[in-house]
Amino acid sequence: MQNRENENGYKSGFISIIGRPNVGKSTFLNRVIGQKIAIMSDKPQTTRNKVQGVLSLNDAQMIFIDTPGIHKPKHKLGDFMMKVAQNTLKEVDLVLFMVNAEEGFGRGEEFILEKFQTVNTPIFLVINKIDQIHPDELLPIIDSYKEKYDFKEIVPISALEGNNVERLLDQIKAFLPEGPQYYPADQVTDHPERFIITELIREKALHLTREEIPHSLAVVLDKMERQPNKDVIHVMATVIVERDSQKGIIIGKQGSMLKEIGKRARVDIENLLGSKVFLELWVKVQKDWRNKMSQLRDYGFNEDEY
Ligand SMILES: Nc1nc2c(ncn2[C@@H]2O[C@H](COP(=O)(O)OP(=O)(O)OP(=O)(O)O)[C@@H](O)[C@H]2O)c(=O)[nH]1
Ligand SMILES: [Mg+2]
Repeated sequence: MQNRENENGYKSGFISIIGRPNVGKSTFLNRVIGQKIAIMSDKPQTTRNKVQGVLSLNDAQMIFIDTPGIHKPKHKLGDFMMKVAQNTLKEVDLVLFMVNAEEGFGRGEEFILEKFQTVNTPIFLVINKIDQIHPDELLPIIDSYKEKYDFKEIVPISALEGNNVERLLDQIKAFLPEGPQYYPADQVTDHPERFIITELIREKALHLTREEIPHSLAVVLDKMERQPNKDVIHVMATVIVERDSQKGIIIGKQGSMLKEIGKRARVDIENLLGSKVFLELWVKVQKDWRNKMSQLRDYGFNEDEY
């Protein structure tokens, strides 16, 4: 006997978003979910953990898994990030392979396609950032990818502006198997607020700094507490960097940089928590933390969870 969901034709499944750094995976996830659950920046390797976003419709539930951009790892954190991205390949019902319409097929894409050869999971090619190209340029891009791999669908979109995103969702739904509702309809992510808060702080620091600083950053939440008799949540967090010189940059002249990071992060955290927030930030140097397993664990990169 079929269960009730199947009789109703309810569809569900897990969909992982895979691609090189900076192609717009997290931007796509946030647009689909309609809420910022994954941080975004113009720096490559922004996403470090997998971030799950749940889209619940009347007749379907799609669980999207945003993954770290696939690149050649240079340190233990990079190894971890690659493992996260690759492990999701086997576990899902569908893979969205996202590429940047502005860039041609390159070694990065080839490297990822090779990984696809080892799994049987169906793959959609999603060509993102079409707002950046002339429509005439699109067909040659599609053709060049067609010959590389037997994609189930090829869908051009703009995650930033929303073009064609609804159509892609329809195609995903059509493709998903009948299945149960995995998450309550009002749950949008599997990540706790604490994680999203540290990510929002890291995002602001990413936006305001340049070059080697972004990769050296981690953020740890020290305290989150509603203040007695006040409608304010006190959040205390520490920004970790790898060198004293980076600490100086993050703090800025008379604390101006840290203040700006805090000001911007507070706005997003208030949106997330739906409450006024008092945000207190500290900065700490931890030499070479990206290569130390024990420190990676302290900062939330726990291999057992992936
Ligand atoms: N013009 C344009 N820019 C986009 C689009 N989608 C994303 N971007 C920009 O591309 C940059 C990277 O976006 P992210 O969503 O952080 O990219 P990502 O693939 O998650 O990157 P990693 O987490 O580093 O792997 C940001 O500056 C986005 O604003 C798009 O459709 N059009
Ligand atoms: Mg990302």
